[in-house]
Amino acid sequence: MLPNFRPLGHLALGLAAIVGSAAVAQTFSSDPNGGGPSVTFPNPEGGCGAITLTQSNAQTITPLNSVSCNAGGLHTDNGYSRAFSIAAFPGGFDVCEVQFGIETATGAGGSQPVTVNVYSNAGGAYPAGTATLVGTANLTVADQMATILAVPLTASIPPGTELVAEVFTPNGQGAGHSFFIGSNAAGETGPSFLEAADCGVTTPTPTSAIGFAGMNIVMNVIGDPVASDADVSITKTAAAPSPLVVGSMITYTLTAANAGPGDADNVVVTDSLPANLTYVSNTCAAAVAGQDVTWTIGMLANGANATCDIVTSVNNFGPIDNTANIATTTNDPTPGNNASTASLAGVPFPADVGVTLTSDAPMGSLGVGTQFTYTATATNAGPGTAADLAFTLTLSGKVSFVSSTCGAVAAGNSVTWTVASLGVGASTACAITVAVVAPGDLLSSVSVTTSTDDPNLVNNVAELVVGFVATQVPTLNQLGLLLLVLVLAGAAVVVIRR
Ligand SMILES: [Ca+2]
Ligand SMILES: [Ca+2]
Repeated sequence: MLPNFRPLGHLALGLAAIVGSAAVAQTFSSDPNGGGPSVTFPNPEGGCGAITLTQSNAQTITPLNSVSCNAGGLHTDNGYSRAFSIAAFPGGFDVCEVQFGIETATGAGGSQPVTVNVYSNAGGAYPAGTATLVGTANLTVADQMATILAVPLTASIPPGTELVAEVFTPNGQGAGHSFFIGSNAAGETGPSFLEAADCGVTTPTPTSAIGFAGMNIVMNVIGDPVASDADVSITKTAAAPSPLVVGSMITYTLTAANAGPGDADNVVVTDSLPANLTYVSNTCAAAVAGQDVTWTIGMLANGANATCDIVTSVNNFGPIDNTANIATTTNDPTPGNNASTASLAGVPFPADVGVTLTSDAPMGSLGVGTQFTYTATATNAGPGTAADLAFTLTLSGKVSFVSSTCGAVAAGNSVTWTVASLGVGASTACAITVAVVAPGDLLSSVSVTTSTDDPNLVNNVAELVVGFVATQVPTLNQLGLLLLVLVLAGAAVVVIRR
């Protein structure tokens, strides 16, 4: 082949290496065979992706605007590249297509090989740094001019790196290939790089730095941002015996999940146990500090989940509300599902219900037909609310039931009524009117039961004797008995003196 001795004005670098009789001078030159038309294409779009990366001010292919390292128009190795920032995509960028302009492509047999490479460059701004090949496409480019070729290509650019796209035309001088990439002089927002060792440019170098400032290569990259959000969630369930008592074991199952779309980093689940639970064990190597159980999951991939069982024991009465929270350093657009509470009624608080019985019966013997009223009063000393109170007033056989203020039901000498609930510190009273049917002392008693645990049953029954001297038997202490004896003795003295 003939070396190209027709450097076109300022476009020539003037590299003319002549080696022996077969010497071929390689120079940067525009297409010695002439150019095609000037064509301006619309702004690039990619059907395959939502984002188009471009640094070209115009999508115009201008004839005779590009150079290659060539001899007589037949090129040696030429690499054309651009470096794109993906800083706007914190999750990274997935490439689906690379587009590049073709000023003229003339292959020996109507086509020629071209390779498109995509690199992830890290550790310095391109061409510094380390470029890692992450995608490639080997093309057979048919002869054409003034076109933009779209090349499907899959590559993933990790966050924090640069995207480098390169069009490489391998030495076609033996085969007879000529290729001039498409460019214009409309300006660019990043440099066009050219590398051609045979013309002395051994690293990717801006075209402006080798004398071709007006060679703004048309090269676009299409793709999609990698999703960086992750919707993590936590659900908590409780397995507990029924009924719960102090000492019962409760197993909580925590399920952490990531609904994506991205992976979740540094996922941590915290479970602060309520005071009436005591930590026992867990299945996920969680850290325990006091009541706080911390389960460190780390990265939770999109679609993944993880579970942990936390075993506890009940140490006190009262409701058990146990909440777990999940957190990630990845942006979570849906925070509403990042907490979950398992609520149990827990061990009911006991209630000490006590009852007293009084009457308005006058002192002394009661004549047949005399009516008087018993008052049964129940008080709840707590600490919990008492439920389902059931009262029974067992009347002396010497009186008969007349009426009550509480809807009591009389059956023989048994008078019963109920109270649904009695709060802590509250009292409830029922007045039962009776009529004397036989003379003599009248012993009646009242009792109360509750469905709530009552730790003190001594005060759940009371007796009362009327008809001679009204006293409330259960409350009569030794001093009372002494006073009673003295009163009776005094009465006897009065009787004797009469
Ligand atoms: Ca969430
Ligand atoms: Ca009691």
